[in-house]
Amino acid sequence: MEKTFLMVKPDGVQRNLIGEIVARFEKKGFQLVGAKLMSIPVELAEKHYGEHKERPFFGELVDFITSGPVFAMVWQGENVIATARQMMGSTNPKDAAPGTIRGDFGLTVGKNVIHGSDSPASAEREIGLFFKESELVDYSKLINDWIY
Ligand code: DAT
Ligand code: MG
Repeated sequence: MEKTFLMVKPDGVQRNLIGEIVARFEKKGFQLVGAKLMSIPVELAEKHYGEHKERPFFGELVDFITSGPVFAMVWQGENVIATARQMMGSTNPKDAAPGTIRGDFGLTVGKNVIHGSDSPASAEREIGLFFKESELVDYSKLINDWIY
């Protein structure tokens, strides 16, 4: 089953949005297979956002993501990578549709509440950066028979 890496960013944690965000993915039918509240070391932040190293906002991005605890998660389900991105909404909350997480809870691109992997390759890379194999739980739920 496809897996993705999702993370409530420090602004989302401070604004008490962990439960709201988890609830949206649960209700959609996706299954949580790993989660932890953590502080991101600067080295991990720089690796995670490595693709943006040359961008002018890289320093700000690393400062922000290390500014407080994040809630890191792995979710699984059919087409979860692309569907989670749709549920998050556009990167800039001003362009994100109402009903999406960023559309409902964000105002500025610098504090856009949630991260989600954007492709199978980045999902695999980011899950590996944040979770050990032993931290992911392989289990089945009876309700999946009513989802699939
Ligand atoms: P996404 O988080 O939707 O995958 P991204 O990978 O392009 O977006 O950028 C990573 C994060 O960097 C994004 O969530 C917020 C920040 N960011 C992106 N573009 C920015 C910009 N022009 N100015 C400031 N921060 C930006
Ligand atoms: Mg991205």
